[in-house]
Amino acid sequence: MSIFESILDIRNKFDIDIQNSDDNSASIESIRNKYLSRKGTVAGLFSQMGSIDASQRPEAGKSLNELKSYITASINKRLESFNGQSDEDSEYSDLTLPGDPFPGGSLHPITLVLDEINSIFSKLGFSVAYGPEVDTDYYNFEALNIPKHHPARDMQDTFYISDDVVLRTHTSNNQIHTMENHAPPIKIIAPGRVYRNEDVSVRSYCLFHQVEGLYVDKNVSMADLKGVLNHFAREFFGQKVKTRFRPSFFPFTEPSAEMDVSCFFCQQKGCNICKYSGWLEILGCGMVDPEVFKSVGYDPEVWSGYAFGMGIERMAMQRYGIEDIRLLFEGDIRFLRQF
Ligand code: 2NL
Repeated sequence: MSIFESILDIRNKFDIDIQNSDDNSASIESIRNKYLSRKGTVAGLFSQMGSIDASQRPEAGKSLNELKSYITASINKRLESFNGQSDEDSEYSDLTLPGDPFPGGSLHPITLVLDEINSIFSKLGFSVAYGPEVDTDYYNFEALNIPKHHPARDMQDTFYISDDVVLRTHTSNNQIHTMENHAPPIKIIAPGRVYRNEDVSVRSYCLFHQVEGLYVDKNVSMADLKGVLNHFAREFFGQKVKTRFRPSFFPFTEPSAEMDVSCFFCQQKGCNICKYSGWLEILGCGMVDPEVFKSVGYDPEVWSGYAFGMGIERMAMQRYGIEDIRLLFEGDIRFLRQF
């Protein structure tokens, strides 16, 4: 048999061996040993090189090297094909080895801020109320004293499911449902997702999160409201924070105000976050409008209340220095891992 015939012969024998081998690394390793070890079949052929005709040597060397690569590659491929699966059952598996590491997750920055707000208000006796994200025009607008032709109802601002059904534009629908189903006193916060039909940009998104608060009892005053919100601001932003209330307007509160906190980036020295005003707008609030009480059947002569609402994205962006709101909705693991 010439060396070329021997190479072909060994290649055929190897093919049969590898095809018939068991699916475990022990039997594959024994084949590797048979063909590729120092005293194996391939090494035996290499040792014949000296005795063959010099003119055939380069060609024979090339074929032998090809055989060696072929066997090595076939063995590796075969090992990969079961990749240790049945290895676990074999005598070679080591049950004392540590398992594969389990990658830990992290909480979304919106969740972190929501949890913190919930915790601050829970300690003040507020319960958490959840409600539907899809609701009727009545619960989203009408009961909140937002009349038929109010600009907030514009198709441009609201996602309509049908003439009468909307994606809620604030979480106030929760409070209306709660007031319909419970007699006062009521002390709740309503966190959740809300929707606005507006162009997506660095600052605004069609979906965002809100926490609203509602307290209804006898003799509730604007001073109670300011006390609770000042406490909230100190807990959330730090004891040194300053607050101010500016008059504002909402259809569902009268009087209405907006609360600013002193800019914690520049300590009111002026920066581009607070647009050199020294103040950051945080929330809107006010005394519940008597019209809202009438829609849920509470007597406005007997009951009084305050309400407030804040956007969570803006607070999360300020807290964590996030410059593009869209990052909060993309689910990019490289972003989320940082929290
Ligand atoms: C804001 C302002 C606000 C309310 C929400 C409210 C709810 C009921 C009755 C009265 Cl049921 N008011 N909610 C009141 C004032 C302001 O939100 O800027 N939110 C992001």
